Amino acid sequence: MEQTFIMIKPDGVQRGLVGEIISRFEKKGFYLKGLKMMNVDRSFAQTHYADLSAKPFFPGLVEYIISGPVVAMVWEGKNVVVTGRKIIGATNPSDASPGTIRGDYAIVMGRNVIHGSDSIESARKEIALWFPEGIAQWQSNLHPWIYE
Ligand code: RTP
Repeated sequence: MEQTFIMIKPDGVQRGLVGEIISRFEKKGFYLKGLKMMNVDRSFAQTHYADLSAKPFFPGLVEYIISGPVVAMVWEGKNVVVTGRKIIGATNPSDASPGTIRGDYAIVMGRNVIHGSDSIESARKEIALWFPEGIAQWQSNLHPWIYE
């Protein structure tokens, strides 16, 4: 089944939003397959955001991501990449609808609380980068109550 990489950024951790964010994905019916809190160093942050290295905001983005611990997660479920991005909301919190994580908990782009993979291919790469040790293999007993 499809998987995505979700990261609660340092502001989300410092503001005590970890439980709320996990709860939103869990209540939707997605399965939590990987979870760890970690500090990332500069080169790791630069690797994660390598596609944005030419952007003027890249140095500030790297400083933001290394400014405190993050929570790295793998979530699984049908269409979890696209649906996960909908749960997260638009990159700029000013454009994010109420009811989305960024719409409810963020104001500016440079403190937008959470990251989610933008495609199945990015998810595959990001899960390999963040969870080189692999993730737990298990099947939820709730499966028949979530999927027909
Ligand atoms: P993310 O990767 O964090 O899920 O965000 P995204 O796909 O919605 O947006 P992306 O374009 O990949 O940008 C990554 C992160 O960089 C910061 N950003 N700042 N100041 C700016 O113009 C600007 N643009 C992007 C945001 O933290 C964004 O989430």
